[in-house]
Amino acid sequence: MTTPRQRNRARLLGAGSLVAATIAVALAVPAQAAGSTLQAAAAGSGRYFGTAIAGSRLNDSTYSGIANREFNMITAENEMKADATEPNQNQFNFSAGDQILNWAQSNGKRVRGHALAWYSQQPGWMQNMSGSALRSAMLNHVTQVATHYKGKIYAWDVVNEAFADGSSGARRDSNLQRTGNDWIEAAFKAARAADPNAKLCYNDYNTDNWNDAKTQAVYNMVKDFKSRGVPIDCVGFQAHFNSQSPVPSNYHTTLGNFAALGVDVQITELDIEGSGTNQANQFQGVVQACLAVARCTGITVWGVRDSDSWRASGTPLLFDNYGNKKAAYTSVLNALNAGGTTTSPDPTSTSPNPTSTSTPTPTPTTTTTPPSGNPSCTATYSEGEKWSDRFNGTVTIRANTNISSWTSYVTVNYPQRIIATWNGSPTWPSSNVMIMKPNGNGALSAGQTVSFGFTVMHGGNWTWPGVTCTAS
Ligand code: G2I
Repeated sequence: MTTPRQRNRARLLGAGSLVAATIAVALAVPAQAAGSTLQAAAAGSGRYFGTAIAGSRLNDSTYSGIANREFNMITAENEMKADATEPNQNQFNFSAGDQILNWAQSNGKRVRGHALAWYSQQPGWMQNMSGSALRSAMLNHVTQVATHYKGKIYAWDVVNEAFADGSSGARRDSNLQRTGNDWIEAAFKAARAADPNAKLCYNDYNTDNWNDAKTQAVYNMVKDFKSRGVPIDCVGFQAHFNSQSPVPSNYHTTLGNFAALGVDVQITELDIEGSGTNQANQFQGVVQACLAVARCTGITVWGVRDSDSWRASGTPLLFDNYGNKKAAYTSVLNALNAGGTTTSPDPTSTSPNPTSTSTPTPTPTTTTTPPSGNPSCTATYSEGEKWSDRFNGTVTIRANTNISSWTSYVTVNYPQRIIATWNGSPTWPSSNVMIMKPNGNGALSAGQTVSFGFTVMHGGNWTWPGVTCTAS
């Protein structure tokens, strides 16, 4: 419900109250101190900065010293892959993976799991399998590995590199693909069942340029998964670049469009061959693209020093062979410190795997808290009036059960800014997230609805805000 006074306020702001807009924006931008390490600089905008670790190098104190100082998210470069974890069928070996997990945990770092189901680096027995036997073995592998690491993994690359390169937009042919097109969703469902608190990612390379067929194919798969409720929380962009495969100028568009499907996006294996200013500028571009997208939650580089890289001759990392900071390091650090959209650490923390959906399509977007007997609500976004520089939106909260109160999270997409609200009490944990609480106690009985609204200064980005709610 809207009171006449609130309607007048909205109209006034919609017509362009610069003073109020300035105040709202000023309130929304948190002050930040510059970080002197990659992890500290990334944390300024709520993001992580990670690296791949090879267990065999941890005894090298230069290596582990840099890794410990600069990074707060760790990926095992090879040690959690199938050839390492299940060398013989149903005989699991977690010693190498556990070594990296333990090093990360004892140094206060989180871990990305890599990778549960992949056409490559399969143990010999798996390479020789096919059909339903392979499907069962793959699901067993996903279940056993995700169960072993249950509760300890921030995000799993559940399926890695399942699409073909080139213009076909087809799935990559592999023994896994030949078990049936639904192998990817089957893997995600098994992973969710085994570790409901890990974010589940699809991870691939050559998916950076928005115009590429492979990018579109992965996008369509994620969109389909979201529409059918297949559990997927994030998309990993490996980001292995060189002169043949440069950082695309539309990278932020790609990341933003995926994020608008209601998934987090992450740069998962970043390295860029080259040297000097040219390399530094490309690294800066990748960081800036991530910072421009609220749901780009972090960046991982694929190794510590150039000499640690899988393609060492291309000198693609941030530290030289001796562990010195390169120009690329400085450009990444500065870009991180310059900030961008702020990504708040999982605003829907009462729901372990929040999903929010936001698309520029004309159909209403809905997000539901997980179905259970617990208090539950649904947030639905609908479009309101549009102007050349701003638009209005309404969020309708529906109580699925009797609830005593609700909280709604609205995430706008850079460079959007919320400049006015009505029918609720907002707070601003970061520049792109608004937490809306009810005016009054917020109690609703099952089936009842209530709405609040807001005006977004869109800056040319018409993507719908993401909306979710939690109930108590
Ligand atoms: O190929 C680069 C990456 C592409 N995306 C998925 C990643 O998992 C992949 O990582 C690389 C590792 O960086 C390499 O270290 O994956 C390679 C295998 O596909 C890894 O190479 C392997 C070698 O093939 C083995 O001969 C070697 O024993 O590394 C092993 C350990 O050094």
